[in-house]
Amino acid sequence: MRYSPDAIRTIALVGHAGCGKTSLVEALLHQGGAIHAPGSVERGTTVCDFDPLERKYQHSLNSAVVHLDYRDTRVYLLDTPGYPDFCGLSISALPAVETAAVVVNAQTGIEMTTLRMMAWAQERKLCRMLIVNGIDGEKVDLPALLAQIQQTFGTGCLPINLPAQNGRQVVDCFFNPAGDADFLSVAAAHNALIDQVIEIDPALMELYLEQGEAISPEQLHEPFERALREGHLVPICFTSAANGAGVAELLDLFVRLLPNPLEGNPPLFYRDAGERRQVVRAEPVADKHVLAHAFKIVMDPYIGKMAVFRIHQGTVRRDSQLYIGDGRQPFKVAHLMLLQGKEHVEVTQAGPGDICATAKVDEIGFDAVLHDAPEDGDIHLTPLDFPTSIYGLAIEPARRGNEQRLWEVLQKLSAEDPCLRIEHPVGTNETVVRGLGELHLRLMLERLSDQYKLDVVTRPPKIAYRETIGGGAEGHHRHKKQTGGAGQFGEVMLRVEPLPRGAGFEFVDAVKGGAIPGQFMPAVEKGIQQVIESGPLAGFPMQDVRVTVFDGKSHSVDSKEVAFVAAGRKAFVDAVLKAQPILLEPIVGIEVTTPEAAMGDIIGDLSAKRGQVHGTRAAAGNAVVVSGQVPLSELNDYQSRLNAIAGGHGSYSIQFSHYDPVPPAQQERMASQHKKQGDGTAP
Ligand SMILES: Nc1nc2c(ncn2[C@@H]2O[C@H](COP(=O)(O)OP(=O)(O)OP(=O)(O)O)[C@@H](O)[C@H]2O)c(=O)[nH]1
Ligand SMILES: [Mg+2]
Repeated sequence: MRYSPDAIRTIALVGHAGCGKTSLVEALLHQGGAIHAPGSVERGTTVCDFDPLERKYQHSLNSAVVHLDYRDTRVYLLDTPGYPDFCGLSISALPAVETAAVVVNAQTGIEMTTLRMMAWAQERKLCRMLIVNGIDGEKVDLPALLAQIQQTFGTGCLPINLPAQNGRQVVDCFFNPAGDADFLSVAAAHNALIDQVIEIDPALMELYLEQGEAISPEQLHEPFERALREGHLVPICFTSAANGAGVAELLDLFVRLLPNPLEGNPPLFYRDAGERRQVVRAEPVADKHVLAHAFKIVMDPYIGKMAVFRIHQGTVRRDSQLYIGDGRQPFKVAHLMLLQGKEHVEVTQAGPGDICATAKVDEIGFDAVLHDAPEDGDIHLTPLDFPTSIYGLAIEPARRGNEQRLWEVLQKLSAEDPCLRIEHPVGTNETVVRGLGELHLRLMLERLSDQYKLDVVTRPPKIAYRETIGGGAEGHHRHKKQTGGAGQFGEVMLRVEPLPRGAGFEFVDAVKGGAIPGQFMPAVEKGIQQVIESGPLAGFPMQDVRVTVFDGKSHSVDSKEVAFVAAGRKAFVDAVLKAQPILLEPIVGIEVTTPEAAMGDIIGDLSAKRGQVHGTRAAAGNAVVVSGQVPLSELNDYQSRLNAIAGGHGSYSIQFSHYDPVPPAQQERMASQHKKQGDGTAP
């Protein structure tokens, strides 16, 4: 059956690990009649956690797409992982949906992923709702949690239903507010909700004042949707995936109140970049050009590379010809599939709002825009902002000869996870895999050995230091060689200035009167670029420097490209060494979760490692979260240190923050070591 866009809902379930997203999806699938009985995370029988590693760890490690049909409406649900290490797969689900349903564990309350997902969904202008799950729990304090939610996310967060019968049921506070709740008055919750909704529409407000209580929920559909869209209202509902409380009501709410693909704030597409950038609004209309976005890549061992995409405009049919981004060669949609966890069924067509997959198209990468008109080639979505993958491991095969295979497998793994990056840092012979945390990389290694049968050896990678300058200076070099007949001649004068941190590298050509002929400027820049890639101080890439080439000399016969490459490189090194060169190191934000008893030692240890502690907060189960900043170079083997201090009960996560200068003594040591190794590019 094909659904028109107004009969489709797309919802991503996001939230902290263990809050019950996968269990809730299972309960919703059962409620919607898509499965006969709900499976369980513990038994490894859920639709969404189908990967062997997910079953082993009882946590989602990947996003999963399912669908159900309920009351003539197609509901697509995206289950996402809650561990911060796998948030690349949660963030990437956001452009595929109208609504982010942020699930909160009734027992543990607001956690790190709750905060992050609320912020990320708001940034992408998604409609948001909160689901407090686990209301069957013995020791839950729901009134306190509700207060905590409103304090953290604002008073626009209002219950749309409330737990009743000791968490065995919920009572509706919107459509039919009758009955008693476990806490709060249903009538008061109803009024608060209505007040919040009509606040958005002055005309309705007037009507309400005239009509009073008699205003019907149907009259409120449009303002309700607008209040969601403008972030004015974040409805809260209560569920238990364990005893089924609130699940039917949740599904009802999805269908009756959440935006369809014609509503909400659709993601903006752009044509061109920079100053010429124009907004392209996808219209969820079936007979327009196709615009679809691949938000997920799966490397299926049986059917190969599969791209999961959301259609934002037009109709994709089996055998349609589609283009990938600005690629000129169309591909044929040989398989068009509807997903249910790992299962897929072939469909003949899909329209705006649908989420489907196609297989066997190697060229489709994560974030690709699929379309059917070559002139749409330069259309793209606002790029997603992922946390920087700062945690690295240098990796090589245990057996020689497996290098190529390891490289291919790593490419596959990083194609699936936008936060798993493979690098070959300049100046090192290493392959480095970078991820968001220790767990992220540990599971990558497990996948290599279990799924791909590859044994590898790992070690900490070299730290990604950077070089920059602290002041301005001028540099000069005349490259002159006379060997037999033909000579080489090129002379360059330039100026360097520091740029603000994070600004990168700027090249300015300010040569007047052809002192350096135009055709040699690319050679000068190439020479400078060589130094940018491997700086003169310790061989690390340079950043935050502006180079202005303002004069030089050439020779009508002897001036050649090689001469200007050499002159550019050496003039730049000359300037940098006079401009207070600085070695920078990555500083990361760190959050250490530890039993309260070990807090003092954790703080002491961080301070001894040149770290700064910014604060502490209480977490579930007598734990404390210590947050601060510390140089990444001090965190080698941190997990084992933490295990020793916190008796095996500590965990931590890090996130790239910024670059800071290394202490002078260390800079001196590293610079002299670099000189000794003979890598110095000094003239
Ligand atoms: N008592 C109770 N337990 C629940 C409920 N929902 C989930 N659980 C249990 O909580 C644990 C975690 O549930 P999951 O569904 O895997 O949680 P998740 O949010 O998918 O976790 P991640 O995949 O790690 O992000 C499992 O053992 C569930 O059986 C609930 O409503 N009540
Ligand atoms: Mg899960």
